[in-house]
Amino acid sequence: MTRTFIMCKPDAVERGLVGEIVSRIERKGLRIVAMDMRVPEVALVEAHYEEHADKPFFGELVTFLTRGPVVAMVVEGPDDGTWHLMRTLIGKTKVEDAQPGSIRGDFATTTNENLVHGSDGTESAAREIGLWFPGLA
Ligand code: 3AN
Repeated sequence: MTRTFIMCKPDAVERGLVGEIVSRIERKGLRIVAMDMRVPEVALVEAHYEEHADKPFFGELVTFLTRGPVVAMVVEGPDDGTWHLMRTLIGKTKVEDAQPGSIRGDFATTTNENLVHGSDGTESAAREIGLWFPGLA
């Protein structure tokens, strides 16, 4: 069993797509083991996206993530690659490449507001769960 960190971004909350996203995770057979809706602090989002700190879109990304509530989740699956299963459900980062059937492929029209975040590996999953849910073992 492994866990990954998932977040419905502010655009997903604004558009009323949280239920759709949660439903897809559950129908896939993955288990949501923690869930919290909140407006994140700037410092948390900066830490979360630290790998993008020098990218031209970083400022815009932090402003976007802190403009309203997000739904942070920890998702668990039976095998090693829960983060990978979730990345497939979410779809590619570049919106033009996100396949129909994926969350981004079905619902997103831009790369900067693409509805969902999912950790991109075992290490980033552990790091992000620690950042967002410090009380979780
Ligand atoms: P993913 O969200 O698929 O893990 P990352 O980690 O490469 O993708 O990017 C993090 C977030 O930064 C994306 N979800 C998106 O909101 C934003 N982003 C990534 N690339 C761009 C870009 N070229 N222009 C604007 N925003 C971007």
